Amino acid sequence: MARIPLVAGNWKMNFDHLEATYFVQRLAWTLRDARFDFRRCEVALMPAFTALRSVQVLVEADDLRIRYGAQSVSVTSQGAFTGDVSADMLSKLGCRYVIVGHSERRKYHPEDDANIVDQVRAVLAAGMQPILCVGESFEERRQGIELEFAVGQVHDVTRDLSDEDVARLIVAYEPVWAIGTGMVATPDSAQQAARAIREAVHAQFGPRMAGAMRILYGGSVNSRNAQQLLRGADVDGFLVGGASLDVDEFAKICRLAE
Ligand code: G2H
Repeated sequence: MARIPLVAGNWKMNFDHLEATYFVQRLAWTLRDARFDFRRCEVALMPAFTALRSVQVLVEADDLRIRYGAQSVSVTSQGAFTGDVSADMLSKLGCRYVIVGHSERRKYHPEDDANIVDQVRAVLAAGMQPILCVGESFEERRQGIELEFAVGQVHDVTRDLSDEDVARLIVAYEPVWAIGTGMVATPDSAQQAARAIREAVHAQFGPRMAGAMRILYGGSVNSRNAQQLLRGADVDGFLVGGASLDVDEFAKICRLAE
């Protein structure tokens, strides 16, 4: 089954709203000059909350085909939750995607498995698509249990989801030891993990769901390693951190996935 690749830039806590606007304009120009075909590869950016409205205004005013989303979401819909942002608020800003369960959120915030499941549900209920991040630490890899670990993290989320929900879920396999370290997974190991996740989805939801699910790789992706990583038949694009902060570099990665 043909899956359209997705290249999503996770800006983390970088770029204020002015820098974000400037970046989006330059990326749009760069891709237009390269005659980039958005039907062959989806491109998305995940700015900080404070930049989302500016990105929305620009994307709508210039009718850009670049998509955008948020880096996390509250599990509650409204009320006395100081500092939280709800899924409805993000959906009203035109967000298509929300990253859920990034290892930096799991590490620096109290986001445990139950909270991550609730975030996924909140994103789906608001009509957006979760990009669920999973992946082993160095210790799990050392023990040789990396595939079981990543598959288990996906299963924790999918076990109570309907077919309809799973059809909108995107998984990003991001081994923790590769995040921001410059140590990228080998193409074989990224493919093996993506394959294991797809097989588990196949076992639970059948061939149609498994064939349609997009599974991204994340962790020190750049324009020099992207092409090799994409050779994996089950790798459908990237969640890009550091390399998404440079327009030319990010555009190159998009073009390799096109
Ligand atoms: C992993 C990735 C983006 P980087 O966090 O999600 O970041 O590409 O900097 O390793």
